[in-house]
Amino acid sequence: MTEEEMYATYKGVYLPKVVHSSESLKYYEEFSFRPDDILIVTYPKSGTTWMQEIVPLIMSQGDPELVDTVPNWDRVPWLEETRACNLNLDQRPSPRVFITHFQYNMMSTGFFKVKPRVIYVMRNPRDVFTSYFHFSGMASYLVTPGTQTEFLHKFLDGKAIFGSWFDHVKGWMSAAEQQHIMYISYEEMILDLEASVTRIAQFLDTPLDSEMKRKIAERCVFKNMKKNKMSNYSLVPSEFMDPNVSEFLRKGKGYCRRLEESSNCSRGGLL
Ligand code: PPS
Repeated sequence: MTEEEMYATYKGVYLPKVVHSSESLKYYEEFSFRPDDILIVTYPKSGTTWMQEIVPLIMSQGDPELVDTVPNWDRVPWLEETRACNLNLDQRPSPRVFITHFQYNMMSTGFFKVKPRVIYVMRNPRDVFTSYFHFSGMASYLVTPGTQTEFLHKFLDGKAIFGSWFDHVKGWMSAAEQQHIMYISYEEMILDLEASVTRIAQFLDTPLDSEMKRKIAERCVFKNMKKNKMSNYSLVPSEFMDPNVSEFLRKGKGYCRRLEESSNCSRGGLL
């Protein structure tokens, strides 16, 4: 099937109709943020699932109950997905944690008014592309990617779901609310996860002792997180996501050579 058949266009970008209904987009537009909400923002394949594990563990001071019992999509839900309408998010206690793949210029009036805290995660576009290519082959609600070259053209032209990586990163990097936004890269987390946990905990005003930081980082490294069935997408029926085509937690590698050479490394200063 084609993009026209499987996707709706919302604010200029493609969204898969199966997971984004007009009702859910209206829900998103009218969503009431609280100032102490935490909103994780990612372009797809940039570290979304990883943050859905790390942030709840930081907020719970390392208590694994939530990440062991609630699937990542309900634990830290996407505000723009159909599921969000049925999760009674207005009744969740503060501080609530949400996620969105939306570009900066797609954010709602409520977001700009309330200015909740944002953690923006970015990843090297070469690895995003590769991850996106494999994901498009395994997820039945996405248009099959074709060859790598065909998918590369779609990726570069912003014809993949959620639009262009370049627009996404540019928009959020030049956001007006910089004092409410923490920027972090997937590569920074690959290089030193414990230091990343420390930085995120500081941003969230959640003090953790060194042992707790070490434990959270240990739990969230790829090989360990991959075992958590609440986070590895093994609970999703295979007609929706087929692990025989590609696993969701596929390789978990980042291109870090330039970061290692860079003095900006600890600030996640490179894309
Ligand atoms: S999605 O569909 O947007 O929610 O996908 P997202 O979670 O953003 O990205 C999936 C990629 O993130 C990798 N991943 C991890 N890498 C390192 N460590 C941990 N713990 C981790 N968890 C998820 C996942 O493997 C996907 O990358 P690739 O390159 O495909 O392996």
